[in-house]
Amino acid sequence: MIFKKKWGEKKPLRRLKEGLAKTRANFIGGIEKVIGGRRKIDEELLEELEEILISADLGIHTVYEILDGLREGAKRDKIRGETEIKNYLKKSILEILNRLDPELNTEISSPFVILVVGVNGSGKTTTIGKLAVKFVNENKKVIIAAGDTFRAAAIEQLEIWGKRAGADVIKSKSGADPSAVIFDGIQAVKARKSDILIADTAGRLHTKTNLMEELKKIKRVMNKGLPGAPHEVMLVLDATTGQNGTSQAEIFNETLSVTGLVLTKLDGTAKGGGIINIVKELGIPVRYIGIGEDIDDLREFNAAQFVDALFEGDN
Ligand SMILES: Nc1nc2c(ncn2[C@@H]2O[C@H](COP(=O)(O)OP(=O)(O)OP(=O)(O)O)[C@@H](O)[C@H]2O)c(=O)[nH]1
Ligand SMILES: [Mg+2]
Repeated sequence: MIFKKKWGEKKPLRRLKEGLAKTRANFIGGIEKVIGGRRKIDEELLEELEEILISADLGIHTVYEILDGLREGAKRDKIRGETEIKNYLKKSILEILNRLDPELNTEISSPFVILVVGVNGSGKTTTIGKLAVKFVNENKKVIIAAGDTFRAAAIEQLEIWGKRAGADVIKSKSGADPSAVIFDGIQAVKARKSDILIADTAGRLHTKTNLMEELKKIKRVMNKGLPGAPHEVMLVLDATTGQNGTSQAEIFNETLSVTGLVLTKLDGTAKGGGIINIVKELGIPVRYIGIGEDIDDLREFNAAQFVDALFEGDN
């Protein structure tokens, strides 16, 4: 069956590089243009690099941290010329991304409960579908709670993914209280002795206080149904939104204590650099990245692979 192929199996690095082509063109293209055969690292070069890195959404603190290191290295005459500068940038970005462990360990609890949140259209439901497929392929019993009762089509969309994955979907009617649906999901996952519950929620603007309060309530209700739940609060961010991703992450984190990130649509943007800033500033690991709409286009985040794909496209 087509959906049963091993998740993320096919030439992962090549597909990742294809997916990151736009980000890479913007990022490395810009850096190469600035360095352009110059050997000396002077203030002018640093300023131009600063502009490129900021336009790639790295965020001011992150850019300063990276460029301070570059300035130091140049002073000690350790870094010179294009290749060394690029290698240094690659190394320091990798070092930032490696500060956090990306692995989502679902073995720490049985059942393991994931609450998925994010702004409208960020890719929550698609990510849930892809994740359900992944977990089912690992022989886990998965239930999905259709907690987006706001948009009528959302329940249908989840049911399609549920069928593909071989995961049950717990739903109510459109307009129902999302906490109640998700509570039913918790009861189902306990009663059926399933391994994982993934709860979808309606997209919401992080600036809408009442909608953010609703998420708090959902979280409380989950914990009532199963103490310790949710074990993962997963924030799905659309990479194409650039800098706004940082403020979304900040507010969702303040409200719910986000434990992991998914960065979607990295295939469609030149703004993949935002990931580096969020990891550094908020200390929340990126668990998965989305590089397309297909079933195997959700990848476990691997910092070394990500940085390789960002810096080297042609091999
Ligand atoms: N290119 C690309 N498209 C994606 C990716 N992830 C999701 N999408 C698309 O983005 C659109 C929105 O995805 P959904 O999963 O419905 O987003 P959502 O967050 O559930 O949306 P709401 O429930 O309305 O808030 C769909 O057309 C998806 O196919 C990705 O990694 N790459
Ligand atoms: Mg949705």
